[in-house]
Amino acid sequence: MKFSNYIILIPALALLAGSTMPGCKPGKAGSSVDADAAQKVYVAPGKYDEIYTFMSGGFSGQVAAYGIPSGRLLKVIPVFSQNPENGYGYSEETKPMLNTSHGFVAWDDSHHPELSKTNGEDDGRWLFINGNNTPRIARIDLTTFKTTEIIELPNIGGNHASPFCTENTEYVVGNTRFSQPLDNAGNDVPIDSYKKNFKGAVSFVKVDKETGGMKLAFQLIVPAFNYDLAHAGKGPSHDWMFFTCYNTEQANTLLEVNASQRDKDFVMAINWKKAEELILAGKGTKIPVKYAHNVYSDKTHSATSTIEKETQILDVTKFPGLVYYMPCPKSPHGVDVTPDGESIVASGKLAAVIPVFSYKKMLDAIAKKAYDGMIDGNLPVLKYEAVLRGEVKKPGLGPLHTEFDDKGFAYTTMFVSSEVVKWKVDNLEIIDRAPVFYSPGHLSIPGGDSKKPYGKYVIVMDKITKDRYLPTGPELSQAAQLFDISGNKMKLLLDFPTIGEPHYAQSIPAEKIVKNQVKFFKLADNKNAYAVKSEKETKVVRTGKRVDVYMTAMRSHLAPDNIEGIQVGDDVYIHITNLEQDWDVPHGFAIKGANNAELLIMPGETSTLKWNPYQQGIVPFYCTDFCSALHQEMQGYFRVSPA
Ligand code: CUK
Ligand code: CUA
Repeated sequence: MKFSNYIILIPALALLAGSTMPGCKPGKAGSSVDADAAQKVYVAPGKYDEIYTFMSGGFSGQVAAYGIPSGRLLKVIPVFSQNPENGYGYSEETKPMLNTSHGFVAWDDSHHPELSKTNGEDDGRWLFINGNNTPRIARIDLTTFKTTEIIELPNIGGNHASPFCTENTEYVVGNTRFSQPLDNAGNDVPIDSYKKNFKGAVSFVKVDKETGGMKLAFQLIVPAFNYDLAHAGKGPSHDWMFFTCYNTEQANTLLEVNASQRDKDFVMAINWKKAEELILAGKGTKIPVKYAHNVYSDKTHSATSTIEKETQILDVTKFPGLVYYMPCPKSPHGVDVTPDGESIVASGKLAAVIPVFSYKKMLDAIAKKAYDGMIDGNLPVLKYEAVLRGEVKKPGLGPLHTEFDDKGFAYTTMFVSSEVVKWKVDNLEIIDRAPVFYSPGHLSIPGGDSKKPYGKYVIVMDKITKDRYLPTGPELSQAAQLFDISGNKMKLLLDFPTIGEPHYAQSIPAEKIVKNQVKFFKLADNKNAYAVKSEKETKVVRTGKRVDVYMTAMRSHLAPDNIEGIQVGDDVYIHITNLEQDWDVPHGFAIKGANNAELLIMPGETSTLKWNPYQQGIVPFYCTDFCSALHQEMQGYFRVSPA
């Protein structure tokens, strides 16, 4: 059972299907684990993990925080999907977070978490994550582990190349996986007019230095390719952002055949600094669009949603010097920049080598006009040999993603041959390879895409697990695998299952996050319109068919707890303020038969559940979070009378 054999070339079609993996038998894999592996992942009861790993939940639409090296799941942070566990997207306060130009969208597909950076280093302030389906970027505040902002991106379909950030988090980017006509062009064009009418749009979302607030600054209109992933330059290459593009054949049908024709696709290099200057000089064109911008406030404990109506675009064909293309073997997927910012590593998933481009050579090639043709008339394709620093030879099959450690090594996942390959950044020599189980996508090293990797571990995210866990019916858990990379050889330490499909993860030493934790919200600062600050202020107010219940929760009762005068067909809003002022004392709230979720209200917070009683009767409610020895006593009744 050797997946690392890559002598036989698997046809392109097969490479794309995870199911081509050879049949796997359990047993052998486990035996490759070192005797001291258990010691290295054992975090004693009461002790903290060393690292936080934030993993995307893929088709769950969420983000999960794990402790490393234990692999313990610490929290599921709801982002793009409703989450009944804590009422996210169900409470009146959080519903606006899921608003889009298409209305309320309760689900998405999240792929790439990205930690905010200062001077190219992870600063532990915010975590950005893309919504792939209804194109969005979200920002999670790492002091509260709450999603506090979501911005939709117009003009694109499939926000996959996102939300990678520049060296000082000046911008986070988004780019389309499915080129489409611009929103304002009207979408009633034949699909087979793809080459003529479809476009890509690269979004640059400005991030406020102090607040993290996002704003769609501008979009660059680029050729209709499929844009897959991105990474920003750093250090010398600070001004540039690199994107992989596949389907440069511009096929719009049977992509698995038609988009794999060419020997080379591209890495697109964008001089974002120059684009920013052009925008500041007023060269942008304003066009009408529609996109939602949702902001959550920790003061009002509620979100507002605004529909924006305009964006600024630059057509890159009209501004020479903004965009260059570097040829890259066969359908590149990941693109990663070395910690020194000098080399750009692209992974052609159907390629037999890993090309490593030199930033310096790219500048020289631009200066000398070492072109190999033009795209769309005047976008230069640079000569492969002119920009190439070298190739990592025979890395394995299906290279996808690369991260870096603190000792000058790179680690690349091989999707088809199911392994991680360690190579030296300076001479491109492979020095180790380790099998993984199976078909890895991304991998994450603490600080591994930053200027200063922390190293020590690599976490590999596998798409297929087959024989690794107790079976759970047809659907098996996806998984992460933890390797010790402190020595010369990678050592497998641990497997752990994950939620949804973990695409990418970002990992950071815990101390950068622990020190800023908010333990509870100050009641005195609560500016929610329906907050009450003491039990004395609780009340029930009827306005026509609307009933507002101002309720408090405090160990160990809800007040008021017997509520009469509710009528069938009323719109009842139950606003609950948690009066506790201590860490880890949320209260929950649920109503029998209510067609939504519970609320989970943090100390000092106010949260609102809307309820439409549809039949006469006595309806109990209770606190859902075991909060004290008298938790079971936290209950009450509504009496619903005929209208
Ligand atoms: S993708 Cu999933 S393995 Cu969305 Cu970053 Cu490469
Ligand atoms: Cu409050 Cu249980």
